[in-house]
Amino acid sequence: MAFAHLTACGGDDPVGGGGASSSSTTSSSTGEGGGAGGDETGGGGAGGDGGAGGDGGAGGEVSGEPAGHLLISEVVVAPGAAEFIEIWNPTDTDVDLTNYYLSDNTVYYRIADGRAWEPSGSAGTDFLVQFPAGTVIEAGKYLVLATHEGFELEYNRCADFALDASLIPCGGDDVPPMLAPTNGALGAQAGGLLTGDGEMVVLFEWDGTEGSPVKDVDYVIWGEGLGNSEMAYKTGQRGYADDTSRSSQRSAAVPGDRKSIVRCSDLEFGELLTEGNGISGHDETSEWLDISFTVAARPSPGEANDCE
Ligand SMILES: [Ca+2]
Ligand SMILES: [Ca+2]
Ligand SMILES: [Ca+2]
Repeated sequence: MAFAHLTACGGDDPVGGGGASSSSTTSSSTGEGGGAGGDETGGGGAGGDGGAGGDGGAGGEVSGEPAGHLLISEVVVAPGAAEFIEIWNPTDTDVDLTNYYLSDNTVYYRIADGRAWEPSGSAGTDFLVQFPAGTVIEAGKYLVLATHEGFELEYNRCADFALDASLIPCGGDDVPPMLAPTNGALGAQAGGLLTGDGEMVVLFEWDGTEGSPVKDVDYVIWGEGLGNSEMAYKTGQRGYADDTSRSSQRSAAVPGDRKSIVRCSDLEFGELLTEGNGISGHDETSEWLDISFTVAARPSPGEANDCE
């Protein structure tokens, strides 16, 4: 089979062929391993990304590519005092967050159209915030964003930023709040921002120019039966490629009280790598978050995740 494939690609540049024919994906469900040789023929162009996953014959594993960009690496959603979002820089380069934003509502992209912040759902429970200019996340390091003053007692440390408008004292000072940009807002319900049974969080970049599309950096949903306001979906919006349909998006589990959902590597399992709305062309809404995330019994804000 491998020989046949090689022959088929023959003199052509296999990379070029693959890219042109379809959006490539790192996901290949392993089950297809040996038996179904026939589908290789029909797939034709699909073989173009051959080997890209580096998963070669690693039977039984779903493959993923290293992100190459910042990741939402850990989330605690209950109880309210314990809520936090952790962002990780898995690359070997420091990243300036001046044009980076974080939101938990489907309308986040409207900031680029100059439209007022009008999230659906309960007032104050959603946010669209920007990192203070000059914030840097160093290579290999983490940033933690909390929503409630109880964070210090829960974790015996301070968060880096506050997501809620209420003050979060910690260590004798106040945790600096994120910025509320024009057409965005801080949360207004401390400890009630990350819905326990399911919601979304998106980290995105925007250059601040009205009409210039936002670029998704990473996106996480957890829980089942999510409402439209709880999932990103920009398909049909001017300036955007199609996102993965809401019904096809794959969410992480609900972690439960004082547990977290965590990434155990920088691999974005199943994520489409081209023709998406991502900062590097990925379709961030396509990631198999049920594979990329697992539940950790011991949250680790600001530190490597507990992936025992
Ligand atoms: Ca929310
Ligand atoms: Ca992703
Ligand atoms: Ca962590």
